[in-house]
Amino acid sequence: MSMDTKDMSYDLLYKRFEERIEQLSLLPKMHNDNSIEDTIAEHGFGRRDFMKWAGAITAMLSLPATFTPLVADAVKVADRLPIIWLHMAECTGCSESLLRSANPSIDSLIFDYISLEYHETLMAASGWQAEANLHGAMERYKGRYILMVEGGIPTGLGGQFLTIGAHAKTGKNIATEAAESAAAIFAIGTCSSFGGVQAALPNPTGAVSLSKVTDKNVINVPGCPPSEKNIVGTLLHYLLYGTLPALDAFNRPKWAYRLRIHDQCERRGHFDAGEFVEHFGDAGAKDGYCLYKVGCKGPYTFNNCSKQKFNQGTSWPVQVGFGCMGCSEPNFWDTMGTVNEPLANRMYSSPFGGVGADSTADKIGIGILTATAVGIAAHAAISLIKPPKE
Ligand code: FSX
Ligand code: SF4
Ligand code: F3S
Repeated sequence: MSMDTKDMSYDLLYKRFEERIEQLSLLPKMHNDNSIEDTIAEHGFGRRDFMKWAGAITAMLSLPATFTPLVADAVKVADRLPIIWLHMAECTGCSESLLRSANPSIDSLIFDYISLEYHETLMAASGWQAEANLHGAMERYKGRYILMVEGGIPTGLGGQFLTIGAHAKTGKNIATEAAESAAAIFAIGTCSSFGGVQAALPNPTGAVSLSKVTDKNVINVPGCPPSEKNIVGTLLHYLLYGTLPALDAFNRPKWAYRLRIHDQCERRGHFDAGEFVEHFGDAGAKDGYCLYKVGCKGPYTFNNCSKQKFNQGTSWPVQVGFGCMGCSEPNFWDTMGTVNEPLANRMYSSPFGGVGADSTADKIGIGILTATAVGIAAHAAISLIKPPKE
């Protein structure tokens, strides 16, 4: 079932959230004796910081500011839900996006506070003990745990990749089994959502998305990596609603992925004015012109990077002057290359009638890309783009 705030009035929604938080608060705390206030205080954050952060998450989830105290309360009961986080074929960038920081953000401290029952990068256990922990958690919290999976699932060679432990379980076995008894399943990152880098042509390990190896509903939180905000927001959305969020055609939560990078980009004015960086390091680059001609794939990519940013809100790909690689789109390694060239340099059937957005941008200096035909149609076009020459 999917639910959107439009389905009910805010009053009803508020009551529903209160009831949900009340129910969760009746569940026993799992391990953590510290309150969330204590946890963040140990890192120098006060109540004012916490409420400011809760306010930002409330806005990100498209809820009115009056819901901020409820979002804060939802965080307080976040330690009632057990979480199992699996690593499949990937680079651990998703975990790093959230956790690796000299000065932890409130987002990363939430992950200290919640009950992570199993996470290969973070746990002290190894070998037999690690395997026992995973199975213990899956048994104990059957039907109640949240499963977060990072990485694509290799299916080649009879699925023998990622075989670990004394029982010689394959990655595919482990992911499928863990999905079976989960209350909610989040594919964290593009690899888990769509196969990602290891699924790029010629995909030697036969890597696929998590949703290809389970019949259960999978919410995709793509990005290579996704921002810490989109990971934490997905968790808090589930805590508040207790149901799946409204999803787009690729099972991505609409609250995060409904708009294109291009439509929320700080350089968009330059695109519309026909002011482009022609080469990295040129005068246009110094003036912060649009990066379309040096390969920005923002017009074809759905994500909220310009708003939520990375590294504790420091920056994002367009801000640093490189452009968007399309990392939250399916098969972007194959369909969005060559990285530093516009897609329009290649022949493809497109909503622009095959002209190519690039030549249009040059001639009239205005964004035909804003045509309503783009939107979801851009996805269809991208699937027709020829893969790069090997
Ligand atoms: Fe890496 Fe996560 Fe990319 Fe994949 O990220 S940042 S390769 S999405 O699965 O670790
Ligand atoms: Fe921003 Fe890229 Fe769009 Fe230019 S093409 S406006 S840099 S998203
Ligand atoms: Fe990825 Fe593009 Fe955002 S490359 S991080 S979707 S700006």
